[in-house]
Amino acid sequence: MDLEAEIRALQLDSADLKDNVQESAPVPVEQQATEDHDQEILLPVHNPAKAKEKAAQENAAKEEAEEEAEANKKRHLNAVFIGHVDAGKSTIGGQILFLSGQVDDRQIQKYEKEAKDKSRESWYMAYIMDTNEEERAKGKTVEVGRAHFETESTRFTLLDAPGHKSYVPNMISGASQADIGVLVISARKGEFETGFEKGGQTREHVQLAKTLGVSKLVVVVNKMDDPTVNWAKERYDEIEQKMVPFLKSSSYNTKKDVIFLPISGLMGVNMDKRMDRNVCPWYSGPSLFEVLDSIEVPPRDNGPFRMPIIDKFKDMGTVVMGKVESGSIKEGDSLIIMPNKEPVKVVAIYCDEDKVKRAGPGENLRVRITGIEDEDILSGFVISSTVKPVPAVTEFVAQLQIIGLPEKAVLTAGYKAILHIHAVVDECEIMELISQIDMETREPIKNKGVRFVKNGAGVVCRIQVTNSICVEKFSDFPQLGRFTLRTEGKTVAVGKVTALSSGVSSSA
Ligand SMILES: Nc1nc2c(ncn2[C@@H]2O[C@H](COP(=O)(O)OP(=O)(O)OP(=O)(O)O)[C@@H](O)[C@H]2O)c(=O)[nH]1
Ligand SMILES: [Mg+2]
Repeated sequence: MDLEAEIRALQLDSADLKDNVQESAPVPVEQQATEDHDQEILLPVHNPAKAKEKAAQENAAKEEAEEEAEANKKRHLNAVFIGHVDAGKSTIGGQILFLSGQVDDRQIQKYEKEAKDKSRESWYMAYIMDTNEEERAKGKTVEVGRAHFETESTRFTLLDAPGHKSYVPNMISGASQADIGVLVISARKGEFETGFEKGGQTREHVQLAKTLGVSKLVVVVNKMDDPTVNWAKERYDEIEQKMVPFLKSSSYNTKKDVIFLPISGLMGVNMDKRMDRNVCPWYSGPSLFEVLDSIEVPPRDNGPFRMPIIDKFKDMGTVVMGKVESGSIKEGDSLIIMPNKEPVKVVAIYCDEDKVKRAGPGENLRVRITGIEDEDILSGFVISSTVKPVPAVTEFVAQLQIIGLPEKAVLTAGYKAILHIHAVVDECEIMELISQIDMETREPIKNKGVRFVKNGAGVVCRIQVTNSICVEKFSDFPQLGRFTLRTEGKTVAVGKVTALSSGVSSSA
């Protein structure tokens, strides 16, 4: 495969770049301090008109500086790291932070010692991302880790998903916030095979990522340094050849939206710099950072403001976290939290580690609000514009595709499962099967009733949830209209919301 050609195909042209300039801009603290100081000393207090004029001029200058900072700001992407348990996702995440200078040698030595004390020597790089005690003791990510880093042209929010099958719900939450996926595959003998088997998380994560709107995948074939691999081209080719048909069957366009590359996360090879020919003579393609740099930013939605709440906590008031799915947010905005219609006011906005005045679609934010206590907010609530709030429903109609029922099992009305839709996780019941879907045309077959469906089939059905939840029709707003159904730790079906039932409150 010609990787250079692939990269070119993914390359962003300058017009796209302009369109995607991000809204948020940190306010330089020093600049603010000097301006305030100047004002204090220089204002001619005996002449209020002049003072007013000067303040207005200063405000205009400040706004201009902010606008300039915004215009110069790099584009932003959310990247979720997915793949089977122990593939090396956290190690790669940790290595990225190390290579981008966010972790120094002293900290690495500290992690090395801690990992050794826990008899997990080789996990020291993963400890950068795996921060809690349970994760470090077991060597497994549980909560989605978050970090920020920058390549030449792009700011990234890195979401490090857990690979273990018990934590798939957390992986779903991470992937639902992502624009692109970095699928990590271990090339170590036996490890690729386990992850790729039926029931392995390489498969499940790919299928979920596609359903959750992760439109582009960077497939990193990791652990190429392992003694069982030793940078062998045959092993890399074998993995690529087996993955391509599977990715195609999961609806990824492997020519346009997928790119493969070999790396060693532990050794940091082919990550920030291109491969040393002495290490791997057969690979001359781009490094991981170059690939990430060249991925197109998906179109952002500038409609009414919507930010599904992933998490909330108390910190000098109530702070909510999430990714802005559409619209912009400014300090001082009056918004509404749905579905319980609580009016709130935006006190402060944090993007990465910076406080910003405003932020646009695609950004991963922490927002401090007043008007609501943190205990009155659940994950899956949506902060939304007051003019056009997100609809809240207890029932909707959907197209379902059954992908994980056991061979002899059938799905009928009355089937219960866990619904995952953006940040919502709730029990649901299929109330009615309305019509079968022709899997060739993807269209419902009219006038043909249906009593049950089997694995592989498609069906239009009515779904009810226990609590009121915020959803949108997939055709209006895909991010809030796509979902998965899981039961007993397995993904049973994926679906799209096609209609919101009557009685839906789309106005507050
Ligand atoms: N030889 C080698 N080992 C690696 C590499 N990357 C990761 N590992 C090892 O693989 C093991 C698992 O690494 P993690 O980074 O915790 O894997 P993970 O994908 O985050 O695992 P989960 O969070 O449990 O899904 C550790 O022992 C790492 O040192 C690599 O490039 N080469
Ligand atoms: Mg991990």
